[in-house]
Amino acid sequence: LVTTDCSHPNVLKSELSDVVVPDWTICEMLYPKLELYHKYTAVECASSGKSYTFGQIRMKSRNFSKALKEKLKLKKGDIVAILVKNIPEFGIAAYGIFEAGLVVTTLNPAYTPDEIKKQLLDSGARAIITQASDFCKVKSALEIMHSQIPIIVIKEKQADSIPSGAIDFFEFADTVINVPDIEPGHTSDLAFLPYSSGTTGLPKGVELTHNNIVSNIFQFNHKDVSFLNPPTDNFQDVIPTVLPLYHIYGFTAGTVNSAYNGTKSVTLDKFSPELFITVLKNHRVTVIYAAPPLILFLTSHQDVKKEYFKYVKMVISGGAPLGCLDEQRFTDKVGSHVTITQAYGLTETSPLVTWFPKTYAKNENGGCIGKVVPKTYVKIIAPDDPTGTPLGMNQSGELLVKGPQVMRGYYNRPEETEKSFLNGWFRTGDLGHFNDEGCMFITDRLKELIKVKGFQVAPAELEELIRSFPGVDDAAVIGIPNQAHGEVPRAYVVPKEGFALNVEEIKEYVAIKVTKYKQLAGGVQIVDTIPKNPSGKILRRLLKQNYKEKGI
Ligand code: 4UW
Repeated sequence: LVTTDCSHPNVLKSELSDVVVPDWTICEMLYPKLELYHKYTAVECASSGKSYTFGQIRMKSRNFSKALKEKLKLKKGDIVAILVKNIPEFGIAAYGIFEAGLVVTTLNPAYTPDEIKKQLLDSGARAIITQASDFCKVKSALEIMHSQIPIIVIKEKQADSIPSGAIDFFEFADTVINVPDIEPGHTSDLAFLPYSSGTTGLPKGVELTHNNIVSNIFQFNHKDVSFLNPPTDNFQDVIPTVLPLYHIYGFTAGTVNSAYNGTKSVTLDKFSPELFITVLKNHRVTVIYAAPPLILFLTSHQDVKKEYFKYVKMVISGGAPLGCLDEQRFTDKVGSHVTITQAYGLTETSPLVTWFPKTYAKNENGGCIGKVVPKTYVKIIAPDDPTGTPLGMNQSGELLVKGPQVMRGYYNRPEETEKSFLNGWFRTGDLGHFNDEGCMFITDRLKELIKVKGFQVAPAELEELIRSFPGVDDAAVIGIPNQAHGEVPRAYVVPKEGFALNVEEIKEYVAIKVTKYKQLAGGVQIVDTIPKNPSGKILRRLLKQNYKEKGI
């Protein structure tokens, strides 16, 4: 990893001591911990109170892995989709898939059948796990793609019935199959395939290996960075798991890292102010992983009281920018005993790139996303500089990353993979700089990606959809600033000659096809042309600038 390139004085490295990453698969890393913490509660559903201990998760995921191999005859490397809300069974399903040598791809449970179809087709998933309430949606997605892959259904309530033709998740997880345990695979095997649009284009499968995830867990848990304590009979860290588990942030922080540390995760299957407040009141919450909208909610909601933060030591915001004023307002409300910090990561980097060493976990560098985690190199380069020369302190440019957590590539997309690296450095598409203390700041996004409440929205996906609307000749989508959501998508649409387009009809058309946060909440503007460069690339900066200056 250490090349002359990385030794350049402008390349940022961690000041922390190095971490040794063992040659383990995710299960080799986690299972000894699940056994060690077997008697403690691993996960509890905030609404129903249903819970599992670490020991139960270990046993059920082992059963589940054997059933996937023996009963469904899935083969090493096959992809298994999980489409569930934040429910306590998520870990059992995911670890079972890993143990069987298979690959997890997660889908947003709010997806429409069209969106589900796209990811299932792209990933070639061989089975799907869902919950009873989403069965019909999954079934219609499979029908429109003429697929008959097995559907494994998790009953949410005892009274739920398993639809005909579906498989009962609990029958798999609760039945012991008397065959030898499955041999662990190789650490370089593909483990997790979440979807991200990267810097451009449609959502793509991000190939994360066991080693990528294990490395990031070790980078997370450096002794000078980690703030979680192992459980004892008198104390256990408690984290409300409200960030979606299908997304890399919720997946790593809410599932894998919680299991690694013996932390109790209280899962919220939906976000509602009442439910979140109930969790704060009734559980001794010690840490909160958040995206900026959750911080704004905690700061501004009148029913969120300072006393609910009695045991909270750490609140981490990530996924989208959080201003220093927002950090300060949060501290003013909940008290300075709660440290609020920001961390920065991407799906493509498993996810963590920067994070706060304990010594920095103060508000001295408001708005800062932290310092580089161990075993990682970051450089800032002038956008489009083909030489990749690292810029110095306080110079703004694109942030590039090198480290063991960086993805192998985009699934079945060699060209996109190649474009996302520059001489072995991963291009984040984010614009930022670092200061004289090596603290990083993200100031803008060079890439097309729109982030609504921290969720990814790929403009290309919406543009493709709008272009399929009768009478539309061309379309461009940008993100515009929004107080509550960070950004929302706004469309510019060119009608075909002789067509009069109805803005409301376009909005409705999009609303039916895609999930809620992707809808055109920023409006639709009918225009004569879309500004493009000579090679046909949409000039989104120009559209953004126009919107900023003229509101159109
Ligand atoms: N400030 C400004 C930030 C920040 C940010 C991300 O959907 P993805 O691919 O992935 C994520 C992952 C977030 C994450 C943050 C902190 C953390 O601890 C953790 O893991 C445990 C995960 O969101 O989107 C990546 C894009 O999101 C923006 C940025 O544009 C990045 O390229 N982003 N964090 N603190 N912007």
